[in-house]
Amino acid sequence: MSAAPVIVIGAGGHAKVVIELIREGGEYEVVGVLDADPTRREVLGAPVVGDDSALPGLRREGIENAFVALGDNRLRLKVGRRAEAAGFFLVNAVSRRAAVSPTARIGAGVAIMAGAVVNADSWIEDFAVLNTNAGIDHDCVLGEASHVGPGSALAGGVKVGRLAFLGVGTLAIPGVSIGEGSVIGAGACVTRDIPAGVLAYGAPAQVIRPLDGAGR
Ligand code: JB2
Repeated sequence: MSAAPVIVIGAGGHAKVVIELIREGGEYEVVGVLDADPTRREVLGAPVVGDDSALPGLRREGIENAFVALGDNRLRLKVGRRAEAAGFFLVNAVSRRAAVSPTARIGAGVAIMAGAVVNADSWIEDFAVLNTNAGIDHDCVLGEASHVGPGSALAGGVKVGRLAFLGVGTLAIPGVSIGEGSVIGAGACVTRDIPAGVLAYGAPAQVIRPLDGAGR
């Protein structure tokens, strides 16, 4: 069976990783990339064919699949929902070198990078990213458009709120929750629940300050 065409949205560093994941999977062929900067160029050999305003036209041309490869959580969610509204099916990009439990539930538009581990009964919601060599144990939840950075390790039953971002090498002990939109700094060790909308870091992680509405 031939590979189905897919449009990748975003032409930066995250898109490079995603394009290679999609190619590795073999199910889809990246036929074009959309970027806020529509200058004609290639990303790992895939042509930039316009900006997001091209989505409805591409759908009319018969392309059914898209993947939003934008690292910014809020932007990824917004653009992903826009692509869905334009009639696209949001595919997943899951590395063959990731280990995903058969009892895990995976939403749409999800990226799971090489070396990632997803254990039993965990739930990865739409547009979440589980980055390179990050592991989540049983019964974890990665909320909508959240991002667990490379090399992170979450013990069983950890809940990551929607739009939350865990920096590279975050650790979390069993059962803790990280609130919606919060940012955990690289190398933190989360030993207590972290509320929504804050920056926290350190070992053990401490709340440093509230974030603004844009998550900064
Ligand atoms: O609304 C948009 C939009 N806004 C910015 N639509 C589309 N289609 N593209 C948009 N962009 C484009 O996203 C920019 O023009 C730029 O080409 C790209 C962002 O590239 P950058 O390399 O800065 O970030 P990234 O999102 O690809 O990757 C970040 O997140 C990853 C998870 C980086 O921090 C990476 O290092 C990280 N691994």
